[in-house]
Amino acid sequence: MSYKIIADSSSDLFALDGADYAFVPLTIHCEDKSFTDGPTLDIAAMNAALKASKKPSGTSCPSIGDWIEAFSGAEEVFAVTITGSLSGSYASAVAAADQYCTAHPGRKVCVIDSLSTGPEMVLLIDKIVACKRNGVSFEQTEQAVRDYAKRTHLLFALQSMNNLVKNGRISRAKATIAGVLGIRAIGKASEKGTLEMLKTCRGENKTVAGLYEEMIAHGYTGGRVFIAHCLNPALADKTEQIIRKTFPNAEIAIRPTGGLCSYYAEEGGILVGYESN
Ligand code: X90
Repeated sequence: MSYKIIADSSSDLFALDGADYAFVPLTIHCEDKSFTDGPTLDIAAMNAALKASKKPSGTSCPSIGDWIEAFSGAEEVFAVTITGSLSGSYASAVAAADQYCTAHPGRKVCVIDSLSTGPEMVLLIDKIVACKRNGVSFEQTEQAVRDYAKRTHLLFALQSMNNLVKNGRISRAKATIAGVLGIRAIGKASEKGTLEMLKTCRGENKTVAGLYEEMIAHGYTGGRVFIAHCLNPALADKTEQIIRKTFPNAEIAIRPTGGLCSYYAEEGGILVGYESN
């Protein structure tokens, strides 16, 4: 059975060695410019355009057709989306799955709402790859990923939540504190797939300590950690270091955020996806 894994570009993952993987882009809009997310998008240039503009900016999710095109040819499809509570990507993928299976009887599509984004999506994608490598069936892979998702989590530390507030992804009241100079807001992807604020920290050291405390409080015991940062490799490194003090052999990988997560996490922000026990 040929299988394909497709994620929307909020995963920040644009290629995956040794797996049939593809992404469908979200788009960032600023005045008359559109930035299609992908590996060649220049994040610094996008941020500069956003900074220079006083007009509202925004994003849009992949269409049903985008998803169907990405599925094409595969007998088994695993689609992983950004949280359906904040984006239409999941709804598009579900509609696409429906149309694809109607048009091609016998083909199967499993759509996973990550209830999260970025690095937590990558954990789920890796789980699918591991199952398929071990010859696990379509149905059992789906079950394994849904079970695994119960013990994967996402934390974020943001310097600004302007784009999230302006685009209605969190209320201004909840987000107020971020944006004050030197203060970072730490939060998590809630069980419903929304942003839940946890605390604020002043300075980098307190931020990484704050992230680490939250990981431990949520049951982290040395499992995999994926970190994505928006133009802030130093903060990602510091986060890795603090985890390694207690868990020297933990598998930790760092990557830059793509367009969508860069737009919402904004410059300096980081996202931490991790496993609990
Ligand atoms: O459909 C669209 O246009 C995309 C909308 C996406 C809105 C939210 C993106 C959040 C990106 C910010 C911090 C982590 C949030 C955790 C989410 C549950 C990253």
